[in-house]
Amino acid sequence: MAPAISYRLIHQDKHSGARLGELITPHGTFPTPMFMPVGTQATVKTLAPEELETMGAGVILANTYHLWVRPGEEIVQEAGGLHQFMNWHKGILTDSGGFQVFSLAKNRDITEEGVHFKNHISGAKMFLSPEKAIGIENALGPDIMMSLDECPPFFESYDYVKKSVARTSRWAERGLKAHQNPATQGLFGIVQGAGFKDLRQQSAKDLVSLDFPGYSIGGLSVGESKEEMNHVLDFTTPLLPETKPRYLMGVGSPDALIDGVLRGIDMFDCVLPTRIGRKGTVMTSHGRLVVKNAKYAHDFTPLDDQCDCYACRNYTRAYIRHLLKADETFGERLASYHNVYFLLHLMKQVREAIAKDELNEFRQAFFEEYGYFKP
Ligand code: PRF
Ligand code: ZN
Repeated sequence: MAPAISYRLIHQDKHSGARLGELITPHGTFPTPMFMPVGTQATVKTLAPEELETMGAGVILANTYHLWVRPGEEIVQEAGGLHQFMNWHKGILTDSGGFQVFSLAKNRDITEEGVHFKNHISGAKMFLSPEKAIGIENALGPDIMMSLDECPPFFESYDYVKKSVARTSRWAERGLKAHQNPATQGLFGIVQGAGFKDLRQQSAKDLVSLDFPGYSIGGLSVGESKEEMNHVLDFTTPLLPETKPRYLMGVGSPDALIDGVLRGIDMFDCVLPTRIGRKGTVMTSHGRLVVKNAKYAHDFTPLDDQCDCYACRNYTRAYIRHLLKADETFGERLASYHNVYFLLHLMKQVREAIAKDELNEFRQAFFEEYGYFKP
């Protein structure tokens, strides 16, 4: 049986861990490194699927937890699966729900069996196990599914993280056994272990022995410094097989994307572009800009003079600022559009730089213009 997901390495950067490749999925092949826009509730906030496709997005993310709570996976299945339901016919990846339960739900209680919690909409009691998460992901029908994991706080104690990592490995194995559609959906394992090198090693070893078609690195970008995150990546990505894709979860600031790629990461996701866009902040080649600020009231230039996205080709800072101040949703759309485009375009430039073995030079030039700061 051919696996649902396969990775093809095209070129390894001669001067860093960066790799140029492609991921082959049942809904098309996309180049890597790739940024995946987040569509938590089966929609990338404010953007139509056609717009995402025009921008060059090859895969988007959705959340098992949210779609399970509302509208329920049965409705999505009845629609013919997530691709049909939301009219997006390229790649879809679903997060398992573990991380969202830990960040959103109340009264959560983690046991060996799974997580008991009250959902954030109605407060109803719910229970998520590795088998349940996989069952929901099988029903939703994304191309890539995530195992149920626990993402402990970065500064949690060694003893706790050790127990948590062992449980996450057992959950990964249970999920793999429960998986019904390995020919059409690829299941990834998630490496945890906070900042502890030996626990990251143990986690990677456990998961690699289960032979997943891809691996993600979780438990990062949860409040630790950029240096700490890069340090963990320095010793974690080399533990993962070269023949499989590596996905760094929940990371999307331009600096962290480039630094992750340099350490061998192939895929990233983050709500950042749409979250800050809706609040009136945009990423530009000269750094972040709060377009909502008064100083842009008379600025009739585009959001970013280097950008050729739909928003920058047609609208000015003054107009977008006006829309945002007036709470007009078109303003949120234009800012989100530009931000998602900005990250997709950045990754395109990153891929071009890897092809020429010039990613270090690209990083230097990018940061001189953008500024280097924490996410
Ligand atoms: N686990 C899962 N999803 C995630 C994370 C994780 O550790 C993170 C951490 N940055 C974001 N999303 N399942
Ligand atoms: Zn733009």
